[in-house]
Amino acid sequence: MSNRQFLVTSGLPYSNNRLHVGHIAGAYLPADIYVRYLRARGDNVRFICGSDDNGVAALKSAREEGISVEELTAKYNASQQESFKGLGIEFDIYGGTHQPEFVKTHERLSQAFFQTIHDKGYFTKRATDQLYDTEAHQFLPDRFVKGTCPSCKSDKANGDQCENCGRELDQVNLIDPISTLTGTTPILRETTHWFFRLDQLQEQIANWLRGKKEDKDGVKWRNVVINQSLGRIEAEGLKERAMTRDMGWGVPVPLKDPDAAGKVLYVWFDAPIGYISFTAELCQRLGEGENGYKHWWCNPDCKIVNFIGEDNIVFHAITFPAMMLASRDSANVQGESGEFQLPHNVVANAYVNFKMPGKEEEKMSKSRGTAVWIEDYLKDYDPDPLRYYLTAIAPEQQRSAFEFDDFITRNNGELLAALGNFVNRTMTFAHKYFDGKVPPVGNREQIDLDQIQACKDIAKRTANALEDYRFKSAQEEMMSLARAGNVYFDITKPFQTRKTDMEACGRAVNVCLQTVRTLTTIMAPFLPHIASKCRDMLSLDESSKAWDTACNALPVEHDLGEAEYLVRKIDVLETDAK
Ligand code: B3M
Ligand code: ZN
Repeated sequence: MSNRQFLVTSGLPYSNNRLHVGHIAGAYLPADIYVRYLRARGDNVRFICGSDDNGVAALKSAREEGISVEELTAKYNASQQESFKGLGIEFDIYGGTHQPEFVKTHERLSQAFFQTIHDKGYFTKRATDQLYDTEAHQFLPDRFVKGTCPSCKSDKANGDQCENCGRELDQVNLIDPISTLTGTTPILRETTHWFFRLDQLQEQIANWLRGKKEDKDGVKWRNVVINQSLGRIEAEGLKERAMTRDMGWGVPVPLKDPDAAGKVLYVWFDAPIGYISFTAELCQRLGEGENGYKHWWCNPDCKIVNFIGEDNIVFHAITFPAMMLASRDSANVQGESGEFQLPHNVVANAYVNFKMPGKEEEKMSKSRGTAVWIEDYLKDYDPDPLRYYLTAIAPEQQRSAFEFDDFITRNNGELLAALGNFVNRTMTFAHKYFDGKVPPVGNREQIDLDQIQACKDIAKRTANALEDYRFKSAQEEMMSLARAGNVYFDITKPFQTRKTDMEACGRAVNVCLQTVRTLTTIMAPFLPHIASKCRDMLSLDESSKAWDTACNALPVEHDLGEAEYLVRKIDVLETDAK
């Protein structure tokens, strides 16, 4: 396979909170697995993320914590970086839309985007009635107001989006709106905003999305993404959306117009541009110049893949692509070289709920104290068991639930019992009876050849699943090789043949070591820390990460490294005490 070019992004977490397991399962872990796989394939990849600092979320939390919004966003940006690092989620850059090192480039690119779309006539300036808090003396954009969703009737609706049904809302349609600042009922007051004419781009967006429904150029988008984007366009059509807000925190509206004074861009306008501005900053740091980012964002040969949580679908599959289309000179959906390119895929995951023993599942939430914070997790456990578990329950098609008991069962019963034990017993045998060297191949029998063939087949199937964004199946494939290894070990019984037939014993241990060799490469995207221990045990260097080397045979007499335990057993008692 020739080298390909990918720009992979993970949804920018709001910098008003720490990260919990639900975030990781949704937008970060699968992206990291994908990127590690692509790199192993030799593809040219950049992996971009950073915090979403603008908007009401941060302002609100800063108020609640009694610190400035700059301090708040810096604090959580740092905490998020720690969590990602601890889990081995390795971005090429972790920016922040209002972090000191990024804010200038971010504002410049966001304002340029706004100005271009404005100049191309895709905004309507209009005076409208908005909710105003007479006690706080301010307008109430987005999360500053809560109410009942006019569509699904849930009381979990914010001013811009319903948390229950995911629908974008116009705040004046909220039923029983309440200011989250003062708890009072807001009044309507007139203010001027710039509305993005999504309606004018509707046909182009719909046509483009229709193409993603089919298996054309090998990409088939997940159903949930198509349903929430194309499905909604076909059912309801697109309406214009206000892209400016009355507040002082964010990217200032760049227009000279006096009506723009004191207004900022809507956070969902500038946040996706964060992907671009962080790429720009990365390219600068790498010495690729001010326009280096265009090689990634404005290059039809580069595949852009966005990993997100399902509540962000509309913004990634409709709004942001529409912004890109509006910024172009050509009407062609493919885009000319030099123009912003629409995503190759938008990979969305559902939520991970939390389940306590004997209780109903509930949504992860700070207020109800149900979240498993990554910072806390990492104090007690290794990263890979959580990576393994979250991929095993990956909410790819529907919501799933994090259950601590299940986490322990899978760690002890799968990761340890299948993978850890197989590698461990193989290594122990090689050290004890073959002097820490790869024993001779011997005269392979059918069972040996079948096991070697299984390595090849499973490596291939794992790759196919990863190419298709089926991370859960990919991990299952990989684990099936460890299981096959155990079955092979049990049938060939080196623990018996070592007393009766050393040639047979060596033959089996050789095949087991070859299986560990394959596993080492194909487990690495999922379990990078364990894989690195395996590399050491097999005395392999970094070049063994290359996917194409997965089935390269370890030569006879090759010196092995020390055997070490890969997976720690977790005691039920140990977690009960917490
Ligand atoms: N900050 C939303 C979220 O965490 C968000 C994503 C932005 S991606 C450009 O739900
Ligand atoms: Zn709703």
